[in-house]
Amino acid sequence: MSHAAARIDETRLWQRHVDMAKLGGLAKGGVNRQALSAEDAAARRLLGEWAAARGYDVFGDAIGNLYVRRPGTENDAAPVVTGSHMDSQPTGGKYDGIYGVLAGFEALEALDDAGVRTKRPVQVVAWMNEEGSRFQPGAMGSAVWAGHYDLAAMLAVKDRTGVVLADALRDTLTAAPCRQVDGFDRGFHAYIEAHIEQGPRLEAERKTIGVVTGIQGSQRYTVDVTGEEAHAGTTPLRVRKDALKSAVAIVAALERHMHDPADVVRFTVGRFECKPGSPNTVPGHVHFTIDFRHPDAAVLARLGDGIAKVAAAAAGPCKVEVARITDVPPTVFDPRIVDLVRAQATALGLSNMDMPSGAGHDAMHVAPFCPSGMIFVPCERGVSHNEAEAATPADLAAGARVLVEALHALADE
Ligand code: HGY
Ligand code: MN
Ligand code: MN
Repeated sequence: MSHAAARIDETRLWQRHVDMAKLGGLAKGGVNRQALSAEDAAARRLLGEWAAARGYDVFGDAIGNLYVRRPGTENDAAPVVTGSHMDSQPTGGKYDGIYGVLAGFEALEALDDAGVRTKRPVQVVAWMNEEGSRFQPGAMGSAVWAGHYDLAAMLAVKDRTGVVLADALRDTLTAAPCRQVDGFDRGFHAYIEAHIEQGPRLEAERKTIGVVTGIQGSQRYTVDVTGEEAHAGTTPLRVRKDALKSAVAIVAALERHMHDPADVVRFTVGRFECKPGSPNTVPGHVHFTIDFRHPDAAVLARLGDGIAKVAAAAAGPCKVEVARITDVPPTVFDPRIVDLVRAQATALGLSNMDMPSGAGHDAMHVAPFCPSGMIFVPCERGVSHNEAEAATPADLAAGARVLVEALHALADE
């Protein structure tokens, strides 16, 4: 163990999670800290205070990504970067995303406490709106940074109450001001993101560290079914254009389309809104979302290309509009980074295993620009996107030790 890993402070890292979990804390122990909310602004302010106390440089970009930078002796060299996201699901857990930001920050502090001067700057990024539960699509901050989504188009996105993202971002930066930089600096030397696994494998196989080899591909859609509002008591079935009845038939047809006996396809309808929502009016409009994933790009394309046809065939008398919102290909991490993570975990005497990620992460947008990888730590029963999400102080610190060792090695290249 180098002196940096020895300076990872389990208690300090745990307490920072406790402090962050108060921001948007929920009764059942989870958090609701959605992107650009007052709770998100409070988290940005808190991270900024911790960073200022260490003399780190804090700055933000035009889509609200937040950066904390520890200088290197060659401060103009491309930085080694780590991080994740601070926004959460509406009924999210205390570790999803925030662990990657806090493990990265803990790594900076451990480098300080060990008196390590790295050649390259080491930078922590908190990507804006990874979850996409308030403003769609998700992984927005990293996708705009990567040039996948147009900045102006994302700034114009509205949440379900009609709030425009640009206004929410302005309010957030008013509440949590920091130096703003122009453009998006994609000149990273390398990127490693630490995250809870959000699945059951590490716990089941009694491993402490997941050496992540890649991320499965994903596609997201919105579906709008339009029928005709009518009186529930007087309108005969034969003349109805019942949007709910059609939407239910469409979802059932999509379930058949996505059926996979090998249980590899991940198909989810997470949002389903029926209007006008009055008990005695035949629904005239249903809006629902589709999220589906697969590690094989060809399967993803085949199933995704079939969605509109399946929906149209099941729509009955209603109109259906299918829109593809995101299409993220499978990510394969750089073997050099994967090997480095595995070697550092092994050198630290931590049990580890190679594994793919079922969940999406900002690393999928960074990987095309620089050698990238991820480090997983276990979460209890693999539960995530749920207030019951749980992890242990020891596992969180173990992941941070692997992270600081890998960052230190890369920052001296
Ligand atoms: O949806 C995802 O995979 C990520 O956890 N937001
Ligand atoms: Mn996450
Ligand atoms: Mn998540």
